Amino acid sequence: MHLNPIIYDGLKQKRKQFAVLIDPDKYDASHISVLSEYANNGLIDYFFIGGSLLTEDHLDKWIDLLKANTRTPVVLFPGNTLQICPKADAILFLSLISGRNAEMLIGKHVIAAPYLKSSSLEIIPTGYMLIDSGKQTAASYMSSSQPIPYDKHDIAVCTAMAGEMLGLKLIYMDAGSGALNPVSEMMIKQVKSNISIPLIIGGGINTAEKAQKACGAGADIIVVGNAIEKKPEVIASISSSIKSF
Ligand code: 1GP
Repeated sequence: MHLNPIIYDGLKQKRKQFAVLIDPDKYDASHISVLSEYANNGLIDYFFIGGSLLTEDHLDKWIDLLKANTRTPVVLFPGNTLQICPKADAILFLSLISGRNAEMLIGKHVIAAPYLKSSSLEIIPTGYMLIDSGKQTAASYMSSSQPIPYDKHDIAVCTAMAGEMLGLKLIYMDAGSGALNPVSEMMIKQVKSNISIPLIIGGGINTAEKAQKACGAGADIIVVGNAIEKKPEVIASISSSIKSF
């Protein structure tokens, strides 16, 4: 377990940052190489890697390839304990604070703890909040938890505040991969003004305009997965809209 918070110090920076989410099942080696080039050109700040359900055994391979091709940090975004890979730089140690499934709040963490302790991964305690986006998402189904309703800003604010009070170091509000509607600007604004830890926003952000709106509302780190799987070229415009802040 890595004791120096190198990745977390980076995530805490004042400037807005861009994380590309890699679902290992959806990529092949050539696509990973394309992403590495964008990263080496300074357009990507982090790779998040993981998924709600992985059916192929690519996680290790893609981490090896990313580490061989680029120095951009690789951060695990695990859907379950099978997705702990010690070759990454860090792990978002996600507690699903929007739900009431004890396994996702603390149970899986107990199982993972000894493996993480003996790894060199940097552990980043993260309050993970699913926000309703108009359709059920894989994350909500697989975690047996209900998302926070789209327009219940007060619930989101109180949940994020409680997460910070419990000592979590990041809040990640996620509308879910391929969400019809990203998290609303109003919800981002209200949560951001009530916490002092960095706020990550993801789910359904597929254009530079949507990334810009989320940044304008207070997101510190924007995560994009789906749109980039379909069209890696969007990295350029989304990255410049985030970095223009
Ligand atoms: C999902 O926040 C991520 O967990 C990214 O969502 O795939 O819709 O970009 P998208």
